Amino acid sequence: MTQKVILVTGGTGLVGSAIKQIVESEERRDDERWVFLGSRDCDLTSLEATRKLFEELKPTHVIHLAAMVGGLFHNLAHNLQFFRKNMAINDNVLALCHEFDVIKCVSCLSTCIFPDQTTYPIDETMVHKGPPHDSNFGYSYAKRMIDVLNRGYSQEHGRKYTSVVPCNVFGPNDNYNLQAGHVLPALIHKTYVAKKNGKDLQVFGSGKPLRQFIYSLDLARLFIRVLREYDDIEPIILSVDEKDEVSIGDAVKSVVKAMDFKGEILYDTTKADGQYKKTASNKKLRELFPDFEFTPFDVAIRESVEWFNENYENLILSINQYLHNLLERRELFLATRYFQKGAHALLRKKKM
Ligand code: GFB
Repeated sequence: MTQKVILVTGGTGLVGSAIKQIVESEERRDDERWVFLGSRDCDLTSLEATRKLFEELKPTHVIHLAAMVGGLFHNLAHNLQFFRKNMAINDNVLALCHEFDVIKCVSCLSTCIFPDQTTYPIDETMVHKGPPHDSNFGYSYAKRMIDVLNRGYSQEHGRKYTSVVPCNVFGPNDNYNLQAGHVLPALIHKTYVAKKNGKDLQVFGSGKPLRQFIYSLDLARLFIRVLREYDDIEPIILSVDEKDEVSIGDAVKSVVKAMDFKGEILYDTTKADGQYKKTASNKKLRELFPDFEFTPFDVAIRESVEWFNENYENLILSINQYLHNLLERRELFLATRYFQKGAHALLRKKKM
C-alpha cells in the first residue's frame, strides 16, 4: 500500500488547524501521512526554501492554504503587499508541485475574489468576469491567478491542480488581532474585553452588510472530501446556503449572546462597511456532497466563543512571547512600533 504524503501549507492557522483536528478525530486513514506546515517552518515566498521543503517531504498531495490574509481594514491598508506576497507564494508552491510530481493540489481562494458588480447568486463561472471589490483587489487578483496557474499546468502538463472558494471562515484558533483580523474574531475579542472592563462594545460600520459565514470545522470536512473525491480543475465554492446569509448586525447579536454581554453596542459608521454582499451559490457543492450538514451558525459561534474564553490567556501569552522573540532578535523597530501603538492607546484612555 503506497502511502500518500499530504502537505498542508498554512497548516497551523484557522483552516489548517481545523483540518488537523478533523483528520485526527474523524478522518484518520492508514495510507495517509499528513504534514501541517506553519509560516515559521518555511518562507514560501522563497523558491529555494520551498524547493528544500519539497525535497525533504516529497509530498504526493498538497492542500495549499498558506497566504497573507486579513480582514477588510488590513486589506484596505496593504493591497500591494497582499498581491505581491500571495503571487510569490502561489507561484512557488504550484511550480514545485509540478517539479516534484505532486498528484493533486487543492488551493484555497475566497468569495471576495468574485466581481463586485455582478448578478446574484455568484457561481464558479464568474471568477474572472470583472474587477473585484476595491477594498481587496490585491488579494483577489493574486488568488484569481491560482485558477490561471491550475489551467496552465493542466493544459501543458495534464496536472490535476484545483481550487476551492470558501465564503468567510471563522472558528477556533482564528487571528484575533484587532487591526488585521476578520469581523467575527475581532467581535469575539472586543466583546470579551468590553465585558471584562465594563465598557461599551464598538462595532465598525453600519452593521448592514451581508455575509455567508462557514465554520472552520465544516470547511475542514469539505476540504478533506474535495482532496479525496473531487477530480476537476475548475474551482468549487464551499459556502453555507444563501438562506443562511446574515447581516453583520445579526453576527454581533450572536456573539453578544454567546459572551453573555449586557453592555451598550455602538456602531461607528465612520469606519468602512466594505463590500455590501457577496452572496454565493453552493449548488455545485450540494450536487457533489448532497448529504453534507453545516453546523448551525449560533452553535458554531458559541463553540468559537468558548474556545476563545478558554484560550484567551494563552493567546495573550503567545503575543508576549512573540514580542520577547522580537526583542531577542533585536528587531526593536517592530517591538517599539507594537509598544508605541499600545502606549498611545493607553494614553488616549488616560486622557478620557
Ligand atoms: O471579515 P471582514 O473584515 O472582511 O468583515 P470582508 C468586514 C465587515 O465587518 C465590514 C464589519 O462590513 C465591517 O464594517 N466590521 C464591524 C468589522 N466591526 C469590525 C471589526 O472590528 N473588524 C473587522 N474586520 N470588520 C474580507 C476580504 O472582506 O473577507 C478578505 O477583505 C477575505 O480579502 C475575507 O476575503 C474573507 O468580508 O469585508
